[in-house]
Amino acid sequence: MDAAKLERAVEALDQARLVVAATGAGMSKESGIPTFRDAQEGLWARYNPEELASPQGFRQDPARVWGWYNYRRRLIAGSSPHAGHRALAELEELVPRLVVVTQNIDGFHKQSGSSTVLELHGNINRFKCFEHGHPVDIEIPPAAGDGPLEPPKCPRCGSYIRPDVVWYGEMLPHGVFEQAENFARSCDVMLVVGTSGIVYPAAALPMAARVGGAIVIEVNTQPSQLTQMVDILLQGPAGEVLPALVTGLAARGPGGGHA
Ligand code: BV8
Repeated sequence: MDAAKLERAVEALDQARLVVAATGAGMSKESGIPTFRDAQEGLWARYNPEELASPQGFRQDPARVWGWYNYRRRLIAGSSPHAGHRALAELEELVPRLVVVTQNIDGFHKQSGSSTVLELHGNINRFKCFEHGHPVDIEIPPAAGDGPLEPPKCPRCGSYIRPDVVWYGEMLPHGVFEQAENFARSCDVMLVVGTSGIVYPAAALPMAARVGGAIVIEVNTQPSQLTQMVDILLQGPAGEVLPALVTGLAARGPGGGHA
């Protein structure tokens, strides 16, 4: 990782009043959760996530889609946040205000201690019914096995239960994106971590930050669709770069230079 770029990023964070961390699937890669750009694994290799993560896909084959989410829930249940997630929770103590805006549905940011987390695409361990969106608060432990799986039925209306996540072609949860956009427009620094910048409207947030005058710092193992418009690309894994930023900032001592 480029030491001079890291120092510039630490300096920007040291001057910031409001920081937004916008994270994608690359944030959870070092927890062992495959990203969407990774080829799907094993049984799911033949399917395109966009097909499975859609109302059409669920309507066409509920057992296939529920089986895919069951597999991913088991992966997530058997994994945990890594040093990069913990670094974002520590960063909250070193800047006046930090908001995490994530595309991820694994719940790892809250689990690792971040106190303000906007889940743009919902949460894989929250459920609702497919037909009416009835919230479903029964326990549904991930089942063993890797294939298609008949989804449980809604206790209220009998329609299939689905994960409370945002599928392709679905609106984001009411108000969440607008809140994220407001934070993006008014932040001083946006950390964009582990996202290819392909999926909208989440991919529009870094530009909103830039238009609002923020310094945009990308953390990614390789350039993305966003790289040409960020101020600094810290090329490396989130689990190494984010702790390095926290170490650099903490070394400056309390309140050093906060605007
Ligand atoms: C909507 C939840 C509006 C479910 C997800 C054509 C043009 C533009 C837009 C569209 C279009 N056609 C359709 C659309 C809209 C569509 C869209 O953007 N499609 C894309 C494919 C073009 N968007 C939607 O449908 C959204 N809704 O627009 O509604 C509307 C208007 C009117 C009426 C109705 C609706 C809803 C999108 C949400 C979909 N749900 N997830 C689930 O998870 O199962 S999306 C899902 O994929 C993720 O949540 C995430 O958003 C996306 C994956 O992207 P990333 O997170 O960036 O991950 P990716 O794998 O791509 O990249 C990983 C990155 O990490 C890489 O850069 C890699 O280098 C890096 N990396 C790897 N390892 C590390 C690392 N970085 C750091 N450290 C490491 N160790």
